[in-house]
Amino acid sequence: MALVLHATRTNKNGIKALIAAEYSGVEIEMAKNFQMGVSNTTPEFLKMNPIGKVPLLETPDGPIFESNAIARYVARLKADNPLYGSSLFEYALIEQWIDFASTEIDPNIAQWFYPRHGLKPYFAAAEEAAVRALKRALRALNTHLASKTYLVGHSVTLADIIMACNLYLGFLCIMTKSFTAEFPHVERYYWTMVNLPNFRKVLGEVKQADAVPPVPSQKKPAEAEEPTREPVRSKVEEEVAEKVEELEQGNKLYQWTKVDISDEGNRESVNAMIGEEDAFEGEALPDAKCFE
Ligand SMILES: N[C@@H](CCC(=O)N[C@@H](CS)C(=O)NCC(=O)O)C(=O)O
Repeated sequence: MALVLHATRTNKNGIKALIAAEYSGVEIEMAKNFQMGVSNTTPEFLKMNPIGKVPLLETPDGPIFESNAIARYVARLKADNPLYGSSLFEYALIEQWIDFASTEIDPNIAQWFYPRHGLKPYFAAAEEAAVRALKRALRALNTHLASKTYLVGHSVTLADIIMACNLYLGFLCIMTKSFTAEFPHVERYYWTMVNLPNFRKVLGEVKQADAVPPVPSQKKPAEAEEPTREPVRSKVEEEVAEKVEELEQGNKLYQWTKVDISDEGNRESVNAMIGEEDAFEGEALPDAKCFE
């Protein structure tokens, strides 16, 4: 069975596997008639990836999800693949940069990009934090690349593929020239990577965003949803709530059961219980005269 990738051909995460496959001589077919938001919600798809996200790779041994795991699998199909470096130390550095790309670059670009494109709610403070964190990461990457063509060693590794794919969404959709100019080594690195023949086969000609999309129009205050508030409690209610919580934590609350104390038998048992301090422990307490 061939390897089948479920995603659109340009999916920013799916392209990691496709480029790794070009470097590794591995053949990957795209799932036929894949439609984002439709194909990945079918019961058959959810059986393969319960979160319903793409990419997903079908292999002869079963499905794999998570794009980095898929790219690693594809690279490992080729024995002694240079994509994995040439020593244990290089391998560790490759993993280091894969993690850096996945945790410092990708989520911050996403947090900037998705709200600007109306795909998530926009919050100015969240955007500011994401851009600040992204700049910090790009500054570190820029320093690393000042004297290097590749992230690790002297040829393309899986770290370059994953880093370039993560930068791809940023360069394409939101990181304009005036933003990236502050990181000249990152720029030079990115354009070198995406113009390598194996990258170009998958990505085609790559362009840079020429403007940051404007802030999407916000709901007017009248339409904005009321924030849900905790009910305001009086001081007494507050104390009672605290007491109840304390009792619940100590397992000291009982189930109260109403009984008719005009009945002789009930009255006797209530009186007997009230007479003994510990008699209530774990018992259903009849409605007693202490509440009358
Ligand atoms: N960590 C996952 C992220 C996968 C992901 O977020 N995929 C997006 C498309 S790029 C998706 O399927 N979104 C659909 C959804 O959230 O329902 C990976 O690297 O594979």
